[in-house]
Amino acid sequence: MFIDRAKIFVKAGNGGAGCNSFRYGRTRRIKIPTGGDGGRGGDIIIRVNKAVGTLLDFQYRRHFKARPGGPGGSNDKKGSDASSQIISVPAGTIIRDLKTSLVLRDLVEPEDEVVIVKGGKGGKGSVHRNPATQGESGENRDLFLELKLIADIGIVGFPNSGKSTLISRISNAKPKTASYPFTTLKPILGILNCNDFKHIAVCDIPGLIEGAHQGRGLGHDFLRHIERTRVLVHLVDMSIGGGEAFKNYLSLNKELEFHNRILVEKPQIIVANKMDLERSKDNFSDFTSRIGKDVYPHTEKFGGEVYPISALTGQGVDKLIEVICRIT
Ligand SMILES: Nc1nc2c(ncn2[C@@H]2O[C@H](COP(=O)(O)OP(=O)(O)OP(=O)(O)O)[C@@H](O)[C@H]2O)c(=O)[nH]1
Ligand SMILES: [Mg+2]
Repeated sequence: MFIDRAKIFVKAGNGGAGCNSFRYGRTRRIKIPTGGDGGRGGDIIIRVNKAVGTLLDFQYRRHFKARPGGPGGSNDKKGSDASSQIISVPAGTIIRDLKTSLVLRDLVEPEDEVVIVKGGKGGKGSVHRNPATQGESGENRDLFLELKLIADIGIVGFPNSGKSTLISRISNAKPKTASYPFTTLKPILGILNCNDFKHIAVCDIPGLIEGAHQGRGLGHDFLRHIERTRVLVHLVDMSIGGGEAFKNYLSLNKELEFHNRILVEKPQIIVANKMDLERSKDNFSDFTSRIGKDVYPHTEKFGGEVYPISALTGQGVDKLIEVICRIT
């Protein structure tokens, strides 16, 4: 299951209590304080873990409590500091304070981490010539975690336009493809290897339809996963007719804009798919002549071109890969 939002409660460990102990001096007339300090309570750290792909684990566990510090002992023995508790999240997790909605941290890079609540300091022991004190309480917080995947390229298009077929051709991802709409139910990440040194993360999301922003279809909920991409590959099914394809192109952009204007301001590589089918050829010239005059406002048609491909046979895909690798 792909889960991209979660609410959790975190509580750092309390500090250990200071110790109230004394020993008598040699004459037994004076009491010498010997109580040691308590140890620090454990912090809670949220850290990116490459092996984690979703926030699913938080469906099952929502409360996290770090261990308390150890109490001080006699003979000035300090209590042990508690170790931190690590919570693993996928790269791209945004951490907000649940009450204020303020972003506390955006964990993007592998191994990024943040101490989200600090453990309490240990109490003072009587060795400081004052009565021993209790340890401080550890901080606590309600958090809202939201995952926005980190990808360089986002593939968008109507259901059935061939997005999953394309990602499985150009990357290591192998999602299900089928001849009915809404085959893809969750975002898929794949890596496209341009060469030995350059690897590009590509994201395929469930198909979008008109009215998606009002909750039609599945796609709208997943649009946040392409907010961070640099470039969109906008796939249009050419087999359905040039006019129809153009209508879909416009309405998909409208849905992107409804979600967040930054999406339509990203450069778009417009790709005409299913060019292996005979009827697609005429449709293609119809589509390109329409789009030539009337590109969606604010969008930038990358390189001023529409790239004809067949994700199924691979025709035109090398050129598309070359363009993607060049601009990212
Ligand atoms: N002839 C032809 N068929 C294609 C091509 N690309 C995809 N298809 C077919 O179109 C259908 C839909 O392909 P998918 O890759 O599942 O489409 P999608 O855009 O991921 O669909 P959703 O996940 O439902 O949004 C499948 O039957 C594919 O085999 C192509 O270039 N040529
Ligand atoms: Mg799909």
